[in-house]
Amino acid sequence: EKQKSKRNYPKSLPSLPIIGSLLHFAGNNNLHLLFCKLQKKYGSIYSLYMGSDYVVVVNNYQHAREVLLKKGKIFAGRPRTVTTDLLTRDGKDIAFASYSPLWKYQRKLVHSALCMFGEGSLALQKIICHEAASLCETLRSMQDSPLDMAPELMRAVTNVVCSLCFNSTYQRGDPEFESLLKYSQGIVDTVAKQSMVDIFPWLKYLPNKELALLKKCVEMRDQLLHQKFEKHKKEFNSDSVNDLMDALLRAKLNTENNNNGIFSGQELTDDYLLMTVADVFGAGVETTTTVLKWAVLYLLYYPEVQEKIQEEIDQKIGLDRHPLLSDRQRLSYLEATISEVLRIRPVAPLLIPHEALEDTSIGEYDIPKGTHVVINLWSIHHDEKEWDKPAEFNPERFFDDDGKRIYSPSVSYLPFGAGIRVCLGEALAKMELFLFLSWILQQFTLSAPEGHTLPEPEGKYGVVLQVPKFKVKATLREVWKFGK
Ligand code: HEM
Ligand code: PLO
Repeated sequence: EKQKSKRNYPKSLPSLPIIGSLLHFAGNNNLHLLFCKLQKKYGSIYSLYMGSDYVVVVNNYQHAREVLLKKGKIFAGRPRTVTTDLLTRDGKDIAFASYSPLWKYQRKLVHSALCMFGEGSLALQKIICHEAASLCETLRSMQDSPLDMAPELMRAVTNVVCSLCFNSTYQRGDPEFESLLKYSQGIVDTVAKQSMVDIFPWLKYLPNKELALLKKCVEMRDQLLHQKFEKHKKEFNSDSVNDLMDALLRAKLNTENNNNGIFSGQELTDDYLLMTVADVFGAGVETTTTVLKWAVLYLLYYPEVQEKIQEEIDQKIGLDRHPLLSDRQRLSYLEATISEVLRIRPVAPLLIPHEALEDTSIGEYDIPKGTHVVINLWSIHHDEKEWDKPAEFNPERFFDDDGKRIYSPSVSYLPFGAGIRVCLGEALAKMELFLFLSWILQQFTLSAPEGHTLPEPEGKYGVVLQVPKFKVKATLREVWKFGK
């Protein structure tokens, strides 16, 4: 045991009692940018208080890798917050639940279900291509008139996860889908964004607009989930497991038979199954849709990148067939563009906060048990020591001098996190991004409609880095006008 006086803590932001460092946040909604800027004054690792929570912010990849990989298990905790507890029934999901044997089992179940229904088989490719075709159909019908692609992209992505989770899909204009759009936006706007109720939990006892909105949206989501759940329970047949919901139901039955379903005192109840599906569904929809929107916005800003991708598609695939997953190697410029979008606008700019499960250290600094650790992926992806002109959008950085594709040009690149809390949907997301974008660009050229100015590509911080609204003109490419 080191003596207290010899302990070496990260430099602390000046803080007033109770108010904590909140003054620093006043008026600044983009926490990832503020945390990045504070490095100039406090160095790449520093601490602050949010309410009574001690938070350490990590801005470089060395420390991030130590937290996520080398000491991944020690930092595998998640802090509880008012808003995420509301969303997840007190942490019965995967993403916002702290480390536990039951959490580990939930992760394993989802992982194997994703392998079974998707990544391992060709079923998922078929589902995604079907949605891509339907999306292109919509673009064709809206041709040349200004279109908000956001809900169209969202429906395409939702149908993929819906097939995966519930073996069902939505048609355009389905009222259930409209309600899903609405509550999802409400949740994204209010949950886990370090807002006042999460910093001062006692505020939940006072009338609070944001919290009321979140409650309403969670209720809408629960209603939808419940309905799907009851249907699956009624029709369950262990010989025909077709989706994640069935797979979870089967797992619950099996654990009940084998070990009473108890994991160190925690029981795999229906709530855990529901919250697990809710996580995959929510993560599956919001993340992938967000990346697609960023990708389209950057393609509008960089028509030369779009042209290069189209040239590649024309050369390597042509007009006789649509792109397939097996073309990923061949369409390396598209793959590089996707990688660059994930670098320049990380979906989760501060990941999800981690929590130290025991007394430990980061680099030379002591970290007490219970410390919340925020990894600033924004800083890591915009580090000038690691990236040449990091603010510039440039897919070329993912190629070496011989034009060969590099998967990770710098160790300072972690779009999906790393270690035992790494994203569960990385493979699924990459499949979707590739197929949707290649299908769209094979047939259409996207541009900013006349008279519409594009918004600056500035993200709005939230549980995902939100894309500003914009309109798109989708023009059928010359070669597709005839014949097809
Ligand atoms: C967690 C990124 C898509 C499911 C995460 C984390 C990141 C991330 C950075 C947090 C890691 C941490 O806290 O250390 C992304 C990106 C995506 C994407 C960039 C799209 C391009 C998906 C999809 C799914 C998914 C499609 C659906 C299966 C999850 C889950 C977690 C997670 C369940 C929580 C893992 C845990 O806490 O143990 N993701 N994700 N993600 N992601 Fe993704
Ligand atoms: C998105 C809104 C949904 O209604 C609920 C939901 C569930 C899981 C969350 C997701 C939201 C946002 C993105 C998250 C995901 C778990 C992992 C993912 C936080 C809140 C990321 C990017 O880390």
